[in-house]
Amino acid sequence: MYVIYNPTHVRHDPPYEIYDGVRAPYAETAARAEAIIARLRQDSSYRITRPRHFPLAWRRRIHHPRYIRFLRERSGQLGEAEALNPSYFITDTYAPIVQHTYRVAGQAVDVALTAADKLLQGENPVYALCRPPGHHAEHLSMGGYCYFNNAAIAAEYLSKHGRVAVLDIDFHHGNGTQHSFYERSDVLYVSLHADPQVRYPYISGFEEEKGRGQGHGFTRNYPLRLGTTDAEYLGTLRNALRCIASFVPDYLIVSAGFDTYAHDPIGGFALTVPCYQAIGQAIAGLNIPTVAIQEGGYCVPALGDIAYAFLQGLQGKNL
Ligand code: SP5
Ligand code: ZN
Repeated sequence: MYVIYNPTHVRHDPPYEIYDGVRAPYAETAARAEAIIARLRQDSSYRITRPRHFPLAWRRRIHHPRYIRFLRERSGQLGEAEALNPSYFITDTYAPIVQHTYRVAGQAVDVALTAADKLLQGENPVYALCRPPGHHAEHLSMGGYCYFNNAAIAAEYLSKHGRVAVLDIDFHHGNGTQHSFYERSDVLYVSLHADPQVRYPYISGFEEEKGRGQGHGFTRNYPLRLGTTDAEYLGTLRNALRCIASFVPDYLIVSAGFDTYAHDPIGGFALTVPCYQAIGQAIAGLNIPTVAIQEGGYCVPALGDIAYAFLQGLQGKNL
């Protein structure tokens, strides 16, 4: 399968995040994506390919021009060791802007769009190894390690060619993606995530959020308890997949976060590595052309095996 990857992501490397007023090492490190690509290189059936560049107009369909300008101008103004923390447009303490953030975040959009394009050319499945991740990025704000919403932009791109479903399996609710399509009936958003009463992003992901206006019924949230096991997760996933199947999408985007893993330093579920193969295989059972887009996942020593298990499953293969 095709893996779209751009090694220049390493230049986006914020020095710290802030938790309860205390600086902590930045969890969304370059080592995450490097661990995944190193694992995939061990299997020659993974065809690792650079992205091509797409017009900036695609970003503007999801993000406000003022927001994009802010990110570009502030990135450009920062020195090598500087970081810009919460301000207007930056809504939490987990998305600092550093010197190369605008460029690298834009390249992650190109990774996602190149993967979507491969799908349109008949490749299936395709994996976009995006970094930074995107699903917390909103029309007018960045947060939770996210700047441009790679999955939402890819969904918007594919929606010109058919009905699109987004399945978000990151540990955290994808507030940005949900809100991008909240009033639309042509893009379905379905998410499994930690109960937002107790975990980031706190503001969205509740079961009663179902979409608005024409979009009513086209958002579906499955909040799960901390400590969720493989069996519980796979049981809920089956319900989510039934919801997607009844929408009859032409394309599926999976916002693939691996922070649901038992030993993730930020997460709080109990999933094991083999479970990711089962998740991938269950998604493959839908038989819908699928692009997987990398979101979170912070247990660097396990990320390679988790991603490999998931992608093998997504191809209907065993470990
Ligand atoms: C894409 C994605 O997975 N974003 C996640 C954003 C989560 N932000 C909250 C993380 C808080 C972790 N800090 C805990 C430190 C405890 N000492
Ligand atoms: Zn996450």
